[in-house]
Amino acid sequence: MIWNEKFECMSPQELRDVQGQRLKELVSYVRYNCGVYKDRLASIGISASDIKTIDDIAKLPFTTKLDMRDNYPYGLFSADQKDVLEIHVSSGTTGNPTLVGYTRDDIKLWSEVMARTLCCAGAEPGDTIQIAYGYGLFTGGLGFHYGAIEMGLRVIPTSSGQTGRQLKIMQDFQPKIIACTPSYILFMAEEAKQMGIDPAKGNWKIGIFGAEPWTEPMRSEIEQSWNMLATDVYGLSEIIGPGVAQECTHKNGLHIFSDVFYPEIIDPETGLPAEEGCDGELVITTLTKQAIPLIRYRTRDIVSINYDKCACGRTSPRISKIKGRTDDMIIVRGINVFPSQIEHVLLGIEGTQPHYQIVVDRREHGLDYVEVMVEVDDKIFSDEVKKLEQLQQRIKKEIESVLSIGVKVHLVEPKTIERSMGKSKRVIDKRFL
Ligand code: DLL
Repeated sequence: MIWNEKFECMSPQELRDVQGQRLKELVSYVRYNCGVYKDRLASIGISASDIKTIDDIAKLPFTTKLDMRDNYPYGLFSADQKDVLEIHVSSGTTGNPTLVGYTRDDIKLWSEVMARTLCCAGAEPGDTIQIAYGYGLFTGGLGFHYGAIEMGLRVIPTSSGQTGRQLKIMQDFQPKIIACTPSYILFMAEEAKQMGIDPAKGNWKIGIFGAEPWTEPMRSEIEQSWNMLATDVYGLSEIIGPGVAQECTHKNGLHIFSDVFYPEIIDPETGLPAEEGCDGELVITTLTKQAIPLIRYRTRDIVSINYDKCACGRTSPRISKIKGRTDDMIIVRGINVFPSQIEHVLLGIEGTQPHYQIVVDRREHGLDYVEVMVEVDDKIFSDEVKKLEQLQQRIKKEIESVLSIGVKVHLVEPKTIERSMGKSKRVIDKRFL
């Protein structure tokens, strides 16, 4: 089933016309309503009348995560704060999180693109979905919730965690669809087997997995152990949350809903368009959002794009699975972690050095874990054990409160962590080596 045939199956020219018209309206809207964009566009002399077709997007400046940080909390908002009905946050690069907000119409848009997402994965009205993405400040749980209600699914909003309870609910209510991170579904399979439950024996039809990178071997493992079709969902808080792009049942790229989220693929070094079909950084413009619309937002995610019509009938272009990042962000159990967040914590703690290394690994079939090695001053290192333990606990607590995930902290002697002449190797990610 295709949720919105009009927009998902439009001819390429019709789509370009819609995108061009929406871009013109967007430029007019932000020039009038958002101080940051007003100044930025005025400084290069661009107004709505300069936008004739969607190709004129190249005249507009990029927006980055740094812009979100520098204008925290409300500088990039275009809507009046009284019209912002919901806010979420994701990780920022240092002290402040990235704040996003939604007006009533933005929530309608989110419901619409999530209904498209669920149908694209193969959901049908009347199916039951267990939503095991976190509800709360993370956009996963509520985004799926809005879309599921919009398209007429029955929702079991388990949120993430409490695995024993998740498994009981699966057995009792036999949902057809599960939505959670790929690492969590693998972890649940392992837990189920330990409890003597065969995960493949459910009533499963589809899994919708995303929020973190995952590989084709992981897909095969999930499909085999759960006896379901495992599909990939992509999104980011700054753009809307989940609901930016979704694989259809052909599993041949993720359809990006480009009538509302206009994609460009650029060479991250030059900012110019990447050659067609080649890998580059995904840049997205939110064509119709109200609270915090973004022009040419640099996602830092590396993908390629395919504009051919898909066998499912949709004409919306397809992005590849996410192939990497152009920055040093890592994702652990669906949570975005910037090494700079850890550095920021260490700078505020006396006795530590800003020399650290983060090791991320995955237990076999299990959840990812993080260890942080931190160099401490000579003087501290020769102190009594109790003081070292106190310091270690303090660092652990502060890092955990900033990252919202548990970490193990090891204090190491000065000059233990390898120095680099170039970009220092802050992260050792053993999961995909
Ligand atoms: O992860 C939104 C989301 C929720 C997507 C539920 C899918 C499902 P953020 O926390 O802002 O938002 O993280 C966004 O996560 O820029 C990617 O680097 C990464 N990411 C998201 N989906 C995928 C995916 C949500 N399918 C950042 N594959 C993005 C790889 C993904 N990476």
